[in-house]
This record gives sequence, structure tokens and C-alpha cells, in this order.
Amino acid sequence: MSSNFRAAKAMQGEVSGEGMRFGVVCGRFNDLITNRLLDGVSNGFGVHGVKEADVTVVWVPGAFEIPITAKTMADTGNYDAVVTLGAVIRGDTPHFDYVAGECARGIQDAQLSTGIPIVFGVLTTESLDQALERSNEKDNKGEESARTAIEMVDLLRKLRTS
Ligand code: INI
Repeated sequence: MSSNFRAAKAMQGEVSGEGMRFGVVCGRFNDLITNRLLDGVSNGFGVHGVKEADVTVVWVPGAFEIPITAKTMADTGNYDAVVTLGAVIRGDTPHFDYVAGECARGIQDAQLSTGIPIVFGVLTTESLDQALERSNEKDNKGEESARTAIEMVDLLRKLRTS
């Protein structure tokens, strides 16, 4: 008989952020975009029950500085998850690939080494227009990142206690 894993015991996180504590690391480079991403995070957290008092926002010069800052926040034990926000735009720099690549790698390393979810809310785009399209009121990577952070906190709690 074939198995049906749709019917098997399944787990996923709920998007209910009441009582959760978050760090947000925000890059100042391209702050036109990162402020819009931060607005998205505010909406996402607000809609899902996260209190302003439970969120700490830290600004850093650019995307390259995000991983060490996110890791430092995660290491404190004061946050259930960290959301990172940045905007790396290819047109701005010949070293786009280094900045974007090292930022992504550093964030993944940090979440794996700390065991705290660190969400990749860093836009890597070809143009300012593409970054604007992904940081507006309808489509906002910051809002999506806030939801992802809440869901991952809940999922990892469930997995660790199951
Ligand atoms: N930082 C960004 O966040 N986005 C960029 O597009 C960018 N560009 O284009 O260079 C950028 N550079 C700065 C970098 O993140 C560091 O702050 C800097 O190199 C100092 O370490």
C-alpha cells in the first residue's frame, strides 16, 4: 500500500507573536529602502500581536555589518529571533556580489551557530526600482520577514519540546 504523507503527523509554526521578543538589524545604506522595510516589519509585528516594547531596532552602516550584529544580538539570549533588513543594489557597486553574498552567508552561519532564527530580510536587486517594488505597502519584504520570524520561533519551540 502506498503511503500518504499529507495525512501524516505534520508540524508548522503559528503566526502569533504575543510575548515574543525580537531584535531588528537595519542597514543605513540605501535607507530610503530600509526605512520602508522597517515600516513593513512594524506592520507585520503589529498585526500579529508583537508589542513595540518587545522589539529592539539596531542600525548599522550597511549590509556587510549585519551578520556580526545579528549574531551578537542572538548570543545575548534576550531575543527569540532577529530580523535583518538591508538593501544591496547592483547598480551602486562593483562589489555587489561580495556585500550581498557575505551578508547572506554570515546570516545563515549566525543562525546555525546560535540556534536562534535570523531572518534574511535583505533585498538584493538589480535596480532601485526593483527594491522599491519589494518594499511597498502591498509587497514588502520586511512584513514577510516579521511573519517568518514569528512562525520560526513557534516552530522551533514546538520541535524542541516535542
Ligand atoms: N551596503 C549595503 O547595504 N548596500 C549596498 O548596496 C552597498 N553598496 O552598494 O556598496 C553597501 N555597501 C557598504 C557595505 O555594506 C559596508 O557598510 C562597507 O563596505 C563597510 O564595511
